[in-house]
Amino acid sequence: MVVWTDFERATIADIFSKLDYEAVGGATLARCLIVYPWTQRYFGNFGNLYNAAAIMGNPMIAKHGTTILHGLDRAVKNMDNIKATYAELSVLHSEKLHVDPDNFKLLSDCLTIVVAAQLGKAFSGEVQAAFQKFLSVVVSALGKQYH
Ligand code: HNI
Repeated sequence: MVVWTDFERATIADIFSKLDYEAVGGATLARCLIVYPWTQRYFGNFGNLYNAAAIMGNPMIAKHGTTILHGLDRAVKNMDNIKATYAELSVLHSEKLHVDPDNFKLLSDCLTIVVAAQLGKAFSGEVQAAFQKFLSVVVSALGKQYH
């Protein structure tokens, strides 16, 4: 089981309480598709992903980014049981969506960048460490049902 310090728990709760899920989720997913274009292959039915402007203006991407952030919210609310929390979602991404689990890390890096830009100075090294620890636990849990 992952051990969390009080600082880490407080930091994660604080960051997520400040995030605008729609704006941050959309920006994160759009960034992932722009920076790592091969991730677009999973969103073939999401309409126009022709270039960066199209991706950023695509309402389906924005909506799905929000869904992903709400998905992360489940981990925030279950910090002591992230693996079990994501068991079903891991099976879905593996067996139904066939998402390469390496992409979870790419998306989480994009989220770190979007959150850093939003928090500015408040995103100190210690805050980044807590945030990335949280995301690495999420990434690992989402990859658990792959075999
Ligand atoms: Ni992901 C669907 C959460 C990373 C591709 N994804 C979901 C759903 C949630 C979710 C929640 C909705 C499930 C349902 O309908 O029951 N995804 C997450 C989380 C992460 C993540 C928390 C990582 C932090 N997903 C990724 C990545 C990709 C991805 C990295 C591909 C690059 N996800 C998908 C696709 C769907 C999806 C594709 C189905 C979308 C649709 O509506 O057709």
